[in-house]
Amino acid sequence: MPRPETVLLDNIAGPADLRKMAAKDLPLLAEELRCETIDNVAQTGGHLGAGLGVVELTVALHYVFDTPYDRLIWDVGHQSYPHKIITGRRGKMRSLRQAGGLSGFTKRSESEYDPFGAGHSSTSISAGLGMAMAEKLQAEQDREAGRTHKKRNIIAVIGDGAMSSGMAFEAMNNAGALDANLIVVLNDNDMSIAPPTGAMSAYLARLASAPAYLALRGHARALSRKLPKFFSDTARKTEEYARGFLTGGTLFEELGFYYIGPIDGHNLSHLLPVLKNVRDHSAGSGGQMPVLIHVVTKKGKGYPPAEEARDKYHGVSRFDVKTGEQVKAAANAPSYTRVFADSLVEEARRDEKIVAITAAMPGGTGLDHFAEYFPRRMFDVGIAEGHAVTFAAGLAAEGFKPFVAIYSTFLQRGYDQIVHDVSLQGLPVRFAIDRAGFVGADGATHAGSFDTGFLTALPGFVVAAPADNLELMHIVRTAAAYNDGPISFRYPRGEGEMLDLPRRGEILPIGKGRLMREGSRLALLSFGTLLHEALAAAEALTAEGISTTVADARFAKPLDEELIARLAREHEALISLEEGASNGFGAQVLQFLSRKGLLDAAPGRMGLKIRTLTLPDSYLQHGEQKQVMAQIGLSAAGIVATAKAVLKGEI
Ligand SMILES: Cc1ncc(C[n+]2csc(CCOP(=O)(O)OP(=O)(O)O)c2C)c(N)n1
Repeated sequence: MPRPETVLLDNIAGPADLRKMAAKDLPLLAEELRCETIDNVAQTGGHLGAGLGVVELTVALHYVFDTPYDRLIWDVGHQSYPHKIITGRRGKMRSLRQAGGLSGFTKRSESEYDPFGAGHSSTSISAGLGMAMAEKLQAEQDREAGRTHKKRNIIAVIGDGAMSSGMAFEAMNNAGALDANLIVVLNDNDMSIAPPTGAMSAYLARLASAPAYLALRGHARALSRKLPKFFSDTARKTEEYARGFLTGGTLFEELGFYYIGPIDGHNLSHLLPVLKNVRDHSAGSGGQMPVLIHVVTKKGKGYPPAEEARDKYHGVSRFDVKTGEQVKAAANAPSYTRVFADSLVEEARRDEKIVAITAAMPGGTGLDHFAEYFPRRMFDVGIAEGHAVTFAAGLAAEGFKPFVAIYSTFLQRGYDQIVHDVSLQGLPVRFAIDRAGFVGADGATHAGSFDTGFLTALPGFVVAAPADNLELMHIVRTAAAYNDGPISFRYPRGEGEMLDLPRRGEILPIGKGRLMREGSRLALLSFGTLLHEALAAAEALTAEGISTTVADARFAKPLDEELIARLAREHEALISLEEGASNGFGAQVLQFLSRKGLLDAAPGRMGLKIRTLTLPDSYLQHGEQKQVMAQIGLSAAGIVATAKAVLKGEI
């Protein structure tokens, strides 16, 4: 497929070139940028629909504002590909999300045009407010010291999905009270990853369909009289925008924002004058107040396969530009996600108390499948992980059996709720932790590294990790049956081991591991899906004369103390394995062994050689899952190498 013609884009090395263009040429440039984005993502895979929806907005923002001096913050950052293309990264777009290549999100270390890194949602207004306050203080300090000060604009672009999160509200509430010079662009495409849920999306839909939006021109003069002084002059000239107070006042105004909109986010002749007005009239002209520009866009805009798809091509694998058909590797075995969802459906058929909760990820967590069977027992609470956890605690307090399915990385958002609302009260909330461990192309912001560490810290928590699909079925059933307190189980992204799966799992004894093979010199103790690497390593080691035991711990809390004590007593060396940070399972094992004196040398016995294999104490960048795991030694070959070095006394 030939690359698209990009006559104008070819002359844009950065936003400075863009600003030299005539405004009349911008629609064509936007079209080229759209084609370029499609062409790139077709080769690399990644986030597409969100980027396509903000092509005109991206052009308009860089045209009007003086980036990077003005700070442009993209919430989540998944829509930033067009921004990357016109901020000097066009030549590297084919390396997107690959080892050593560009990140799929915004990243401070990648470009001066990314003033704030992201990946998790709803942080942009808080970060922007911090920057706006830094600007305000700096301006005051410069004035007092007699230094010249160049006004800096701060712009946060946030989607309607991300806007529904608590953090966004906390930040807006604070911004109103601080009279901050902050510009929030609400990119309202009436979509999250899945269709948005909740009152916020209904509210925005009402605003967008209100008479003010539909009859802008007729009202423009009348409304310009009602604008605060610093807006009124230019507003009179700009008939293309209307204010939401014609709809009866907006939530944003109540929060202290000056609300503008809704405006058509694909129409540059609407976007440019509004952005210019806001730029020229915000800070410095007396009144400082945060401004919210409500922009209506279409996710997937301009690429028919994306516009027509149910998910608007939110995230795609590589695809054929002509047909939109995605290249999907043939699956050998069902994904962990799917096995979890099927198992939960199976349990829910037998127990009407089982309910399921997702925070805006019904497809990603497999709960869309659960909802096909039990639509009233599945709750999509929006991008609101903290709320999801406490909401589940409420259900559990009333005798229901909530399964909260959240990716490991996003569960971090709900930690205080896990501690204070669930653990402290001993409520039986079940945590299904998807995307545990290294996740590949999404990189450091999405790595599921910390859950074992932060959950094992909590008294009374049961913390499990199945080693394969079948074990996942067992733990889902076990969690359904376990009602004595909170329980979690983690499983990685991707396919499980190919196994003949029964219809239903079995109930496992809590805190009991299993011995997979018995040797005499070395013991490998695995927590989670590294078990299969451990078994392959044991095979290789035994073939070389190092008799190796392998055990599957199944639980990091409570530990199978009997099993672990035996492994410690009966082997020269013990190596624990997990795909998580160093304060997780291995740390629990070390604590236990030290507490029992099992690390000590005693008459007739050398001290135990023990090592914990974990993720490194650094943020791993994006890369191919298997390759990265091999590089950090969490592979059969890596385990063999570590084992030999330990036994030789080299490490
Ligand atoms: C804390 C957190 N939870 C979940 C996600 C996963 N996620 C990424 S994008 C997205 C939807 C965002 O919707 P919206 O803000 O409307 O942006 P759009 O993709 O529609 O442009 C979600 C749920 C995330 N990035 N961060």
